[in-house]
Amino acid sequence: MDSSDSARRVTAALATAGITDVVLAPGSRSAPLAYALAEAAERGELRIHVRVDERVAGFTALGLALGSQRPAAVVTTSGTAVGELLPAVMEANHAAVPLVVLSADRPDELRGTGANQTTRQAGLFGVHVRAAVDVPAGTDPSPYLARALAESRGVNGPAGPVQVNLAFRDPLVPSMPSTDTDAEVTSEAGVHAASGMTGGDSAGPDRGTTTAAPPSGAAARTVVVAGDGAGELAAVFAQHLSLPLLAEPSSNARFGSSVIGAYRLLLEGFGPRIERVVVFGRPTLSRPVAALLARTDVERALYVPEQPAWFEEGRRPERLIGTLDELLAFAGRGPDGWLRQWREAGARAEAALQLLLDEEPALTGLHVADAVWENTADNLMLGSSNPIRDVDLMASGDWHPLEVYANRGLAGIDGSISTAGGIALAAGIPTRLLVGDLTFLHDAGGLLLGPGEEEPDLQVVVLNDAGGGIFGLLEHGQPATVERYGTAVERLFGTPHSADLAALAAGYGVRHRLISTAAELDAALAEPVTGRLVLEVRTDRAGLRGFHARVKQAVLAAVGH
Ligand SMILES: Cc1ncc(C[n+]2csc(CCOP(=O)(O)OP(=O)(O)O)c2C)c(N)n1
Repeated sequence: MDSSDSARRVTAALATAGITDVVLAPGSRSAPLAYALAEAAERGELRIHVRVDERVAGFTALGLALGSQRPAAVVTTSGTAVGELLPAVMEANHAAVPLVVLSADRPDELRGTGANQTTRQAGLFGVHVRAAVDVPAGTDPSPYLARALAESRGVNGPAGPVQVNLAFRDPLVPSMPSTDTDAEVTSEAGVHAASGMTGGDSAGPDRGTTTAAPPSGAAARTVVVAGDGAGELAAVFAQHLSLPLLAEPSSNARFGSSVIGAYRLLLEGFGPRIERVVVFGRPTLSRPVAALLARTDVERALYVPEQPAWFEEGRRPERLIGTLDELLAFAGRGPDGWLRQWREAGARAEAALQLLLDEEPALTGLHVADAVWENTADNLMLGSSNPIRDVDLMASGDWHPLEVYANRGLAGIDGSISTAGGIALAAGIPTRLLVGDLTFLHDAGGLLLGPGEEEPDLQVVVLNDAGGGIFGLLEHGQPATVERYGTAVERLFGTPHSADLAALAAGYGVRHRLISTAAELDAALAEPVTGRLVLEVRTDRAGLRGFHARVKQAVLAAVGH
């Protein structure tokens, strides 16, 4: 049974149980449920209510259950999105309200591997639910739902909340003739290459003495991948061995003579030539990197000087190496011309990108990412979704902010303003945050500051495309999907809004400025970050998919791949 069939059985079970209201918060892993709900709503079986913030969605469902005297359901994607439901679930527990949580999850083979937005979320609500069931991917969810819904109604005691955790395997979109498969960005899911991510070597005390082939030490066409938290060691390492460095922005390793600009668009062409990969930190941003790490024909090593928190023992395919000596031997020095070829391709890609951006009439996320990176000398925090991926594409290796932060543990769009505020307060260092509008709105409450509270020096740059732009770049933006599901795609994934960010900021007593041109943006970014200021840049969401396709084409043409 594929994910769409499974999701349709979920909505059928809801209908049988007399549930007429479902609150949905947007996400990609929960897409099968979103499409099934859209179908059910079209048949008139239920009403969907869309809320961007899962905490809001949870309480809305609680209220629907209270007001209707019937169970109500709430749907979320994976990761912190599920955790955001906890307060509503707690209330439902103590007030005996039948609240049905439908949380989407990765399939078992991706759990514990460090796959993006993946955590142990089955049973997350502990003592606060009457039942928690974990439905494996590909399994008929009906019996699980029947049990959970009965518990929710109180067959064995008081009514109350239940969690039905549903694992969905790709594809997440109902099957239909595909006309457009070239979207190269990753989903919210980030790294979710479906193969080769399980098994692997032990992360236990004997790591580094694994069963992988002994290092040859000979020159090899090795690349260094620096994921989140890699640190500057990755840059020094790559430079020392003359190896190309593919560094995500929050690696804090994106500097030096080994950095390769726009690397994710080069991997397709260079991929077949790569023999080895050395990974520092945790890469989460792009499918091309995930695909590289899933390749069994490439020797892969992960540098783990200490026990990492982002994957479970034995769940990574790479060889785990704990000492630098061994890592140096594994990597080998880059053969003649290897780094140069990458650097030249990177430079051509960057030039092509700049040319395209110069000719683009309106500001895009890539313009903003470029300007933000170039103009930030102090701390920079990058929100999940497109902003961090835009910076990953644009950031030059010739400049680096003081420290780059991103919540990549679970890549939630929640809490970003608050996190950045905390970072700014920690050492009194001015901090700039780049986020999408939904990420901003999710944590608008983070703007509230009581009298006498220390104010952080925090500038929030909001890329306001009036909804979730990333979904249009994924399979949900494919013309065939849009054609079949019509306005439901925009409503359930795009989640449009017309929130007035200027008024919102004013309400919290925070300064706001609307930016319309590149010159205005540069000027605003050049000013010192003091107190709190929201810089709003409005961008177009409808044309984003086409724009990214043009970007990819331009880069591939420039590098001759
Ligand atoms: C707490 C949480 N809820 C939901 C998601 C799923 N999600 C990932 S990106 C995204 C949309 C973000 O929109 P926005 O901040 O406007 O950025 P854009 O996609 O436009 O770049 C959503 C809902 C998530 N990662 N975290």
